[in-house]
Amino acid sequence: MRSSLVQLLSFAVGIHAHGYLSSPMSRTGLNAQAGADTCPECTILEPVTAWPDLDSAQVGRSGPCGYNARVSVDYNQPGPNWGSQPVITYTGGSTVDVQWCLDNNGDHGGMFTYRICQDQALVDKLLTPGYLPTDAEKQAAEDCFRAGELKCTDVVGQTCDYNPDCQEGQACWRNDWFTCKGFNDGAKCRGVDNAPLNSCYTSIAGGYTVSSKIKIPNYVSNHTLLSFKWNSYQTPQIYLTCADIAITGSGGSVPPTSSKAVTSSTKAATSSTRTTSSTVPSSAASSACATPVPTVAVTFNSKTTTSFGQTIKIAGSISQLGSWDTANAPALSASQYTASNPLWTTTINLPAGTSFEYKFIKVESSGAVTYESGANRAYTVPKSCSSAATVDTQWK
Ligand SMILES: [Cu+2]
Repeated sequence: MRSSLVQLLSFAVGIHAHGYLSSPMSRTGLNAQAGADTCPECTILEPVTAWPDLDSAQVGRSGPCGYNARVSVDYNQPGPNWGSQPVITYTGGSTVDVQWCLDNNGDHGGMFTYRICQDQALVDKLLTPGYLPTDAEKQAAEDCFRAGELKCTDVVGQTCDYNPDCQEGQACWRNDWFTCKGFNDGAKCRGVDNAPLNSCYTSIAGGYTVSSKIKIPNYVSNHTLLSFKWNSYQTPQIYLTCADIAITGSGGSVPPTSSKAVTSSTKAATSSTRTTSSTVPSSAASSACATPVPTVAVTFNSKTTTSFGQTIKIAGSISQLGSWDTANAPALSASQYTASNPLWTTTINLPAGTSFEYKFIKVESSGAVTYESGANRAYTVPKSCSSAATVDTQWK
């Protein structure tokens, strides 16, 4: 009886939890969405020196993408629910928003960084289906990620603080990494955003978002990794997770869009037919909107064959979509659903220009949730004179 009580206590102590990269969605987060990782915030490298020497620990089995001992999953190799394709494409040289999700039960303070390794051969070891990299290959990749830290100070206008729990002269006294607020004064990592509880998904005690801006390097890759690393101040722990990304050249070719095709054909028509030129100013004026609408009613259509008792909802990275908390995801309506056109639909008012990731989810009457497969969907609400937009999709 006593030994089982001790086991229970040690389990309870070990269950305080932690954090993972949630935007772009990490491999760990995708596996949690698929129901195969029951604790995405538990991907931990421990026990190691995490503070004040931020880079002294060898990564060992954890590698740059993490090993979750809770569920025995190695995220340094592609798996059934992650790693086969990028979840987002960035433009080299651009500044982008990233976010990790911190569990309410394990806010250990400390510092964190985002990294990109520009040696494709090293990263490819972590992108090869069915191949488990050796510890030496994981460490070689980690060394490359360390050389490719995306500095807070590279983003113009971003505030980059020193950590209040670090003393001048210690190895942690640097502001190129991102810092949590003071652990000892109680503000901790959640103090970075001051977001509400459940602003992102964790499995234990509810999550808080921690947001930063990073500058994507001028490096081109059809498929590489963004690695997130958080060094705990309180515990001898480091958290490592990776997201599969692509990076295009800043001056690279952009695939032609239908709107561009229309514009060029209009120009061709006007140059060859002078009599139609009077129609050009008015159409140009209507497309170049002087005052874009602030809010757009976005209609999401999802063709999904369902059975009785199932509901389709839309879960995503913004509060209007529940911030990945499926309990707060808005439901779609089946009022137009027919056997030949299994349409689920809803219209949500969103601020123009908002960018977010999302997935449709299938919710059983029991409450069980199934996510769509593959990478998250991404959408940016258009900034234009039109107050409505439509997104047509099929369940994947
Ligand atoms: Cu913890």
